[in-house]
Amino acid sequence: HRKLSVLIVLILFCLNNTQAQNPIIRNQLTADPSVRVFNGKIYLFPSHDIPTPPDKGLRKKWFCMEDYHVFSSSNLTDWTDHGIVVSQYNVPWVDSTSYSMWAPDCIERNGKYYFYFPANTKTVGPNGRKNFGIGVAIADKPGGPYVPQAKPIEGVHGIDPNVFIDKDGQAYLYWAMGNIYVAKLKDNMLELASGPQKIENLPQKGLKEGPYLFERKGIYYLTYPHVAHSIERLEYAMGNSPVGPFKVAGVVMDESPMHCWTNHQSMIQYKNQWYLFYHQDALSPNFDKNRSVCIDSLFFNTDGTIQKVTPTLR
Ligand code: FUB
Repeated sequence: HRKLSVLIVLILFCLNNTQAQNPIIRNQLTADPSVRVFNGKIYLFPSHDIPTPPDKGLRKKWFCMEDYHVFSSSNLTDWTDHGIVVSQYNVPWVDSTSYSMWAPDCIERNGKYYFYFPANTKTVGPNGRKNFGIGVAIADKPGGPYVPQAKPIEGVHGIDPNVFIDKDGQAYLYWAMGNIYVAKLKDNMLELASGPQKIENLPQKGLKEGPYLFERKGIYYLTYPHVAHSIERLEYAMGNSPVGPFKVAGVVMDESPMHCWTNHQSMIQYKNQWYLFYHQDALSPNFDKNRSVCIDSLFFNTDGTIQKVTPTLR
């Protein structure tokens, strides 16, 4: 009887102590994590990398994404896949042969969920190339279904949308096009309320993309991947307003030890702990455009600076 009870206690212990493991989603590729807490649950809005179909005339060895899934979790370990919420085949303005549905974001306002995503437009821009526009899809629940708007946001050309709503209710849209830009959003969350403004005082040299802005204890943190040397590392700047001025403050995560060229981040506080979401190419070490989302804990120093995170790769 004693042996049996010890065994039962051990089994119960194991069941209660499932460990989070990186990468966190293992049945498909995920990248560019944007994470939000909605109604006490964590929602993950990633890009969805797929291997390039051989017969579509697509650039080989490049990013290939045709849709978005949304995932949710209450414990950072077990993730529910809410399925495809937006795809290149159901957005009127998106070139459905472009496989260009790059890093998205989502935010809640007045009970509606606004999902922002970049993709190639059907029309050719003044530079003779198909431009990236940024569109919005709206849902009543964070897991969808999402209804895409007929047109992309006017006045925005770029990738990696990120939305922040300040304490006074003003919403801001950030995006990237070599540098990082910001504009105010109207209350409808669908139109710009001010002209795009380039964020100043960030490193002059090297690609900057993937903006993610958050506020903690009155400090506004603008985080972004930056090619300081040869591949991206996660950096941040601190400021006293959503539009700056910002001062470069340091590195959140060094270049990938797996040599994944990109990285992309979001930070949230959940149950009194801060977390960094990022991606590596752990499920595809031979092709770094097939990525997977990972999580690590994030810690702040007393002066508000961020402690550098070493990726936990398993
Ligand atoms: O996923 C495609 C692009 O790679 C993203 O838009 C960038 O942030 C980089 O992660």
